[in-house]
Amino acid sequence: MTKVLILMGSDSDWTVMKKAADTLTDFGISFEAHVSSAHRTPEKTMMLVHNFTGECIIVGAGAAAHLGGVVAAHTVRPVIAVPLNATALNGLDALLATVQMPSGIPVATMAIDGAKNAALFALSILAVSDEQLRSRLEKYRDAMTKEIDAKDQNLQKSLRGA
Ligand code: RP5
Repeated sequence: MTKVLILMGSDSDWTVMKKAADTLTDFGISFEAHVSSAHRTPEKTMMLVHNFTGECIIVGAGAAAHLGGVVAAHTVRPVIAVPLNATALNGLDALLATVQMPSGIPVATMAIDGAKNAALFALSILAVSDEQLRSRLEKYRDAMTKEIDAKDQNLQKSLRGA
């Protein structure tokens, strides 16, 4: 069964949203990805959300980004949104439109262009009921810790002129 649905408002969003897809692939999590707009294809968006039987939905949209809110209005599954830098406002428009959801219909909002974190957050949600995935996420964090430690050691060496 497809676990995650990725929706984006335009094919121009894919360059960023692909990072979410790549991260899910790295963790072996099945997903579907579709271009569907809250404004330009409202019926298709609603149909994709209603037909989805997986666990959580990642949404990417730029400009007056309503996709996250519209998707969340049609499901009680968790919706994670990525405000995208697509206009002269550099993503601030999409960030505010997405993060300022009125009380009652929540949308978990990531950083502007934060597609990788959207996938990692989705993985955390899936890991609540998947012990194997939880252990893979823990290993991923351990690897990050080691990477940062190695970077610090390199810095210390270069500061000592070694
Ligand atoms: C939004 O408008 C899309 O999510 C995209 O980020 C932005 C621009 O879309 P295009 O004009 O590139 O199709 O709806």
